[in-house]
Amino acid sequence: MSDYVLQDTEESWQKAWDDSKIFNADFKEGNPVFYCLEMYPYPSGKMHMGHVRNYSIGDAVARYKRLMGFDVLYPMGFDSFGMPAENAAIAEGGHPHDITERNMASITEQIKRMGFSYDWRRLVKSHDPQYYRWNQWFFLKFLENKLAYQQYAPVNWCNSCNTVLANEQVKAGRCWRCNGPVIQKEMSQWFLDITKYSQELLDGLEDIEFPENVKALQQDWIGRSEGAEIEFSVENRDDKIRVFTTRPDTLFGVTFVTLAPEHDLARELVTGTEYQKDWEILHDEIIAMSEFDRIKNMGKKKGVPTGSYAIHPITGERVPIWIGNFVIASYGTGAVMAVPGHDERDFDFAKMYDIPIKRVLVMSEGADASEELKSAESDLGWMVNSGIDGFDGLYGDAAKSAVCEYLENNGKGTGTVNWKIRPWLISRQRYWGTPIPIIHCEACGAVPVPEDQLPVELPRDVVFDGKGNPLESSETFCNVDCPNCGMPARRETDTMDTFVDSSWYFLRYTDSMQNDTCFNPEVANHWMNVDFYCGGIEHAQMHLIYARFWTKALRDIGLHDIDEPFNELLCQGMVNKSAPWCDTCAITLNVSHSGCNCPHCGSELSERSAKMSKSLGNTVSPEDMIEKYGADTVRLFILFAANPTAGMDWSDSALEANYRQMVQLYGMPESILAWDGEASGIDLWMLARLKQRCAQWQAAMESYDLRGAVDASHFDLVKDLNWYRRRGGSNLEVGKDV
Ligand code: ANZ
Ligand code: ZN
Repeated sequence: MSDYVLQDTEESWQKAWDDSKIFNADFKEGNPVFYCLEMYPYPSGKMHMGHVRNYSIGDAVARYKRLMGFDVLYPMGFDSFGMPAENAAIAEGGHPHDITERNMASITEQIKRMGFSYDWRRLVKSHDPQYYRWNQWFFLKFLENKLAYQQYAPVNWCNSCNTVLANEQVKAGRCWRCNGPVIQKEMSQWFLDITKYSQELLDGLEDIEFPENVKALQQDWIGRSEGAEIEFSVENRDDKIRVFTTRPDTLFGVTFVTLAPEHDLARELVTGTEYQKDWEILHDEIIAMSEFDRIKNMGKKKGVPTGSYAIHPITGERVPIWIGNFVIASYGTGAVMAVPGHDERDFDFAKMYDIPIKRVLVMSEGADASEELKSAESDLGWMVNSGIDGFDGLYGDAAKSAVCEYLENNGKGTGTVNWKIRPWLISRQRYWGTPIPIIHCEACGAVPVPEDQLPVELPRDVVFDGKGNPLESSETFCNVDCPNCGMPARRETDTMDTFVDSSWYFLRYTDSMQNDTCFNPEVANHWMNVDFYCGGIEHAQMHLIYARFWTKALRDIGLHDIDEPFNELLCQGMVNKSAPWCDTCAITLNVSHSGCNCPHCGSELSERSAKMSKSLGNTVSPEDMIEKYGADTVRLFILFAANPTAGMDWSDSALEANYRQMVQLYGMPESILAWDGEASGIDLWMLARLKQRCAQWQAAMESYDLRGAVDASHFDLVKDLNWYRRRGGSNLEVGKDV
C-alpha cells in the first residue's frame, strides 16, 4: 500500500466531514454540553509540532465527548494582534494587517490538513474590528465602573528607538532591538484595577482543576501576605515610619530600620548630611531599574546610613535608620523593620555594615537563648529575649498575635493584608493592537468615544519605521473633534495589551456568528465554562489570571453568570528531539555540531533530548511528516509517544511503527469482510476481550490518559484480533462487532 492511499483517504474523509457539517455545534436548549478549547495560536506562518501536539490532544477529547453524547463546542481562532507582525513590518516593509492575513491563511490550511474537528464557522481573530470593538466597549464599561483609570507610571523607555518596551524586551538594562540603554520614564497610561478581584482570584483556585504547579504560580503572582503595619517614631522629629512585616513575632529583634531609596523620609533625613551624596547615587541607580529588575537584583544588597535613629515601639530602644536598595518603594509601606537574626537579607546587610544581630527566637522549645547566630534562623520559633513579660515561650501564630495585640492596644500597629498583584497596565505604545477608545480634549480632558462610534478602527495610513508609535504618524486617526465640545482634539494613540484579546475570546466563541452584541448572555451561559482547556505552562500566570479577572469583571457588569472561565486546565508537555550536548559547558548546541567537538571547550559532544526549537535546529516539519506518513499517523504517534502532560521525544522509528499500524488498521475492514468461518468457542473470548478493551479505553479517555486510550484502541485490540485469527476465529458477525 502506498503513502498516497492513506493521504487520499484522509482528505476524502475530511471533505466528507466538511460537507456534512458534523462538527458544527449549535445551541440546543437542554442538551448536555462540553466545551473543549485549546489556547488560540498566534498566527506565525507555519504550524509547528507544539501546535500539532496541542490540537491532537484537544481533538481527541472533543471527539470522545461527542461519542459520549455531548454537544461539543470545539472552536479555533487566532490571537492575531501583537508585536511580531509589527516588527516584521518594520524589518521587511509591508503592513501588519497584510502580513497577519497572509500568515493566517497558510497556517489555517496546515491546521485543516490535520483533520481536527473544529467548528470553523466560529473562527475568532483578534485583529477583526468586529472582535476588537468589544474590547473597546468593555473598556468603556470598565471606565463607568471605575475599573479602568488613567495614571502616571514609569515605563521602560528606549531613547534611540523612541519607544516604550515591555519588561521582556529589556535585556540587562538594554533594548532588545538596538541594544541602547533603557531608562524609566513617567507617562500617563491606562490601567485596569485587577486588584479589586485579588481575594476572589485567590479563593477561586480552590474550586477549579488547575495543575498544582499552576495554582502555586497564580498564588505567587497574587501574593496575599498577612502581617502587621508597625509604627516607629523618629528621634527628635515628628515623623513616623510605618513598616510592613509578616513577622511581628520578631519585633524584639529589630536592630535597624530600612527605607526604600525613594521613601520621602529618606531624602529628608540625608539632606544636608555627609550621606546625601551616597543616597543620591543609590537612588539614581534604583530608579533607572524596573521593579522587575529590582526584584531579580535582590542579591546585590547595598545600603546608605542616614545618621538618624528610630525608636522601637515597645522597648523604646534607639535603632539606626538605613536606606537599602532591596526595599521596594511600591510594596507594603516602602519601609522594613530589619531583623538580622531571623531574616537572611537583613543578616547579610547587618554583617556587611557591622550592625548588631539579636536572637529573639529559638528553633526548639527551651533551647539556649544566648546561643550566637551563625546565620539567620528564619523559621518560626519560640520567642526569647523579648525583655518584657508575656512573650517569651510563645510560638508561631500565637507569638504573632500576641505582639499584634500588644501593638494595637498601645496604638503602635495593626494587623493588615498586603498583595503583590498590581493593577494591570494595559497601555502599549504600539500600532498592532486595539485602539483605546479615548479622545483627549484641551478643554474636556480624556473623553470616552461614544458607543455608537465604535469600533475605533486602526488606520492604514501609517509609517512603520521603528521610530515611536506608528499610530502617531496617522493624521486621519489622530485628529478628531471632541465628542463633548466639538473642538479639535486628539485621539489616544495607546493600544491595548494583547492579553486583553485573549482574556475573553472563549466567551466570544460561544456566540461569534453575529455582530450585534459581544455574546448573548443566554448562549454564553449555555456553553460556559470551558470544560477542558489545553495549552502551555508559559501562560500559567498572565493569560490565565487576566482571563479569570476579565470573566469576573464581565459577570459583574451583567453580561453572563459564570464565575470561572476554565474548569480544567491541562498543560501539555514539550516536544523534544535530540541535539548535541556538551557536558563540560553544560549547554545544548545546534544540530550542525552533531558528531563534532564542542566549539567552546573542545570536549566530545553527546546527544540529549531538548525542546524543539529553531535555534537548535532540531525541529521536525509537520508538513513533511504529513506528506510522508499522513496526518493520522502523526496524530497517533503524538498521542502514543507520551502522556499529554509529559515531555515527548520525537523518534523517526516510532513514527514508522505507527505508520505501519495505521496501514494495518486501514486494511482491516476489508479483510474482515472477507471472513467466512463458522461460529466457534473462541468467539466468546473475542467478544469478552472487545468489551474489556472498550471499558479500558473509556476509563482512560475519562481521565485524559490519551496514551493509555490509544494503546487500548489502536494496539491492544489489534493484537487481540490477531490472536483470535491465529486460534482459528473467522466469524464475520464477531468481526463486524469489532
Ligand atoms: C521583619 C521580618 C523579620 C520580616 C523576619 C521577614 C522575616 P512578603 O511575604 O513578600 O509579603 N518587606 C516588607 N516590605 C518590603 C518592601 N517594600 N521591600 C522589600 N521587603 C519588604 O514579605 C514581607 C516581608 O518582607 C516583611 O516581613 C519585611 O521583612 C519585608 F524574620 O519584616 B519582614
Ligand atoms: Zn472637548
